[in-house]
Amino acid sequence: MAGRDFSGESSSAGRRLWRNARITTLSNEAGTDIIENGVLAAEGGRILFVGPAHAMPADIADNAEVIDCGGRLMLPSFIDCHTHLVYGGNRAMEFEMRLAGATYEEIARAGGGIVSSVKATNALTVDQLVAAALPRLDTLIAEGVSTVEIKSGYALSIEGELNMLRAARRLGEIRPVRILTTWLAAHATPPEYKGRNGDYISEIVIPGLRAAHAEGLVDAVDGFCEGIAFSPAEIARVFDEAKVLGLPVKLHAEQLSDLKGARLAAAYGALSADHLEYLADEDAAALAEAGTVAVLLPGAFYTLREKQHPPVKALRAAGASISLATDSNPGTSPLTSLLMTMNMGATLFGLTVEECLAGVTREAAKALGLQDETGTLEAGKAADFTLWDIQRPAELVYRIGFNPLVQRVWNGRTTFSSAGVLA
Ligand code: DI6
Ligand code: FE
Repeated sequence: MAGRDFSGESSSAGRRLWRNARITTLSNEAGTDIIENGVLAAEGGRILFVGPAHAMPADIADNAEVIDCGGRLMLPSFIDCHTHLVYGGNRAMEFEMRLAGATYEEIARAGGGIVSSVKATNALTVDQLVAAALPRLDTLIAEGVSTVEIKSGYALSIEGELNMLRAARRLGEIRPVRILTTWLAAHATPPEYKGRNGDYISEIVIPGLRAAHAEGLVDAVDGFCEGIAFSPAEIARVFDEAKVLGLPVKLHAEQLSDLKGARLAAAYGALSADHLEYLADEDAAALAEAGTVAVLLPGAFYTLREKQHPPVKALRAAGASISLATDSNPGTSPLTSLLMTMNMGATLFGLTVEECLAGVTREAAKALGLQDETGTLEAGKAADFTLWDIQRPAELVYRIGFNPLVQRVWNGRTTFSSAGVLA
């Protein structure tokens, strides 16, 4: 549904066989179970076989380059399915204001908040936006991330939003990572449209979306549905245009209040509804029925010192798919660690280890419409995986600020070892 075909991406053409691994596939059936003495074979960047050594068809090893994993734990690479990685400047000063007692909403209403990042973002060229985002992207890659969604939304003009997505696409060309781009012009109202949300949507959000789509820059369309941003009716106008263009939608919903954004998202068959702290228990079923992934963002909850927890029990009971992402952004989640995000998901939201790990792999792939491409270790999918110096998957969720990644393989290519990022 994301539209772009990633299967031809630069990959290692020859057959490679990783042996002597302990493998957690995160497939629906296996979850975090460990395959002892596991092997994974790949060719042309795709997984040919994954399973215990004794079950491997003999001819798989023919002419293969063999790599010994030394008994390390293998997992699917991580997927960060909600980020605002491209922006200018930072908001450390607002952080200090919040420490002195100001709230996020007060700062936003006083002209700070998103609008201050808009100024800093519009001051940069595409090249400078790429340079600003690169250290953040490399930090994610260094924790075994294979796939990153990046939103626009900090320029709020047509050309500026296009530049953000051009920068995002460029990041995917200069680093071994799959980048998905999301049009989020409906993120905030720029000062020149203050009090005129409808005009902003008519004059910037919708024509800009058409232009971005025509340039091949958009994989999905998002909006910020909130009292300080856009109403459900305003978001519906943007979603209607996405539908015309054949683009999937997703929504920042119920982060600070319950405007029933998740219901709107579900009605449009959205890939995901994100944040959801204020989601009413009874609305979890709408997400489950629509197959809309609930993307929880504990980094924003933590940074804003929120008290309202997302209704995890109701989401589970409804059978909704639950994912976790960094929400990496300068204002409310200056976070570039999915390991830390998992720890927060467990400790702050009460998710299980399996929910956390599936949330940054299998379920995150669903939130991007990439479930047939990546997110689990299964034959036919991209050979995107990581090797860790740990015994149990839970160690990745339990530790704080510790990164035991040994190797990262992307499309069958070894792109990272503890020695550094190798493009
Ligand atoms: N929700 C958030 O938490 C971020 N955007 C959004 O829609 C905040 C963005 C910012 O404050 O810069
Ligand atoms: Fe966000």
